[in-house]
Amino acid sequence: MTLDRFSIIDSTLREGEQFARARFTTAQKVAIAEALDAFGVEYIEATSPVASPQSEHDLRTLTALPLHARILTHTRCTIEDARRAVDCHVGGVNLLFGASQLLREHSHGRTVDQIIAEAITVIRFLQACDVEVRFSCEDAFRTERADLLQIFRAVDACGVQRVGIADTVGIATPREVEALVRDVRANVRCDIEFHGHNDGGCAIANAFAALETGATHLDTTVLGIGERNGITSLSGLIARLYLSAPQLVTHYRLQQLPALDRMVAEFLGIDIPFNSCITGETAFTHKAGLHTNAVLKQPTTYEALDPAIFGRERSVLIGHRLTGRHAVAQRARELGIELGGDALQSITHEIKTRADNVPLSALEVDSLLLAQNADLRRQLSDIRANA
Ligand code: HCA
Ligand code: CU
Repeated sequence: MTLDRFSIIDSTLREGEQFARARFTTAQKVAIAEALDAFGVEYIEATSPVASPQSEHDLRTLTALPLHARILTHTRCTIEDARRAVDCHVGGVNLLFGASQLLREHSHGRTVDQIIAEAITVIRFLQACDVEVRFSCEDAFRTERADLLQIFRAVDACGVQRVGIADTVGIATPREVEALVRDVRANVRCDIEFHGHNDGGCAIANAFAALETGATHLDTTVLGIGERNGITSLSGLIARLYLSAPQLVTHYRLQQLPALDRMVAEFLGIDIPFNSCITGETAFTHKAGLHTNAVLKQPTTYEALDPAIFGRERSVLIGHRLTGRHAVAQRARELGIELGGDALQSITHEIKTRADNVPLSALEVDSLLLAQNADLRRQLSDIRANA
């Protein structure tokens, strides 16, 4: 399976709006869409115009922007929703239906045959309007496999561009994703989209597993925001793909990723989570002496990703109890101070002892080094004077 034929469908403006803290203004949505477009995602999915008056206004605003990315909206599988979407000039509609036993019994009450019949009516309507159509089954991993495949075969035969597999409650493992995507791949000719929630912490791994087994379109959001704890994050997917083969993602403007995450975090009033791939504050920070010693000599020893590729910088922490003399010596050298063995030993010991109480800031470490240097100079001039 080749990995390089895929598109990113970024859903920050749809799934991301379902994040508890999200309440984007029109101007913020425009800024996010423009930044996603500049980064290079192929699709931007926005909230359905049926959701609220502002949602309709915002969708119209987005589709009027001169973007390269195709604007999609995400709607229920009804003619009314589809008509409202097309009326907002979208490039495609992502249709959604729940086909699991649970949803059929407790939500809409339709049989599989009814789902197929309604889907085909809406798909034909959208095809006549000349927009891209995707049909997705919600909660695909808790849907009877035979039902899911029957529905997908029917919509594929009807000519949809993609079927969508949604891990709505974030329960799938990469192996389960592989098995399902393989099954779907063997049953349809059209493209396959994957949308994975992160309840079990597998959203990035699952998106990658889907790609490895035949998915062509992967859903992401900036920072992974979405219902509950969200879906596959854009920076996480990019990191995962880069690690597998850099050329999979070098056509995206990778240097813009940190600013994109920062902007959305600011709109949400949150910090970028520390453990965000690439963009987390400490993603390129090295601490323990063992690590810093090697990283200062050869960064790849403890860095799988080069921060410079993503417009970030490496940092080495010194003022803590786990520090090592190589890191201390390196900082001293940056300050123009060459520390000999004993001096280095004693200053490293001093940093460790003091940091056992409270870690030292970078400024405090520098002051210590400069003071030590002043001492050394004094000792040297004393020796010279006495000689
Ligand atoms: C939701 C819907 C959805 C849709 C995904 C898709 C999900 O529950 O809000 O259209 O493929 O996770 O099932 O986001
Ligand atoms: Cu979702």
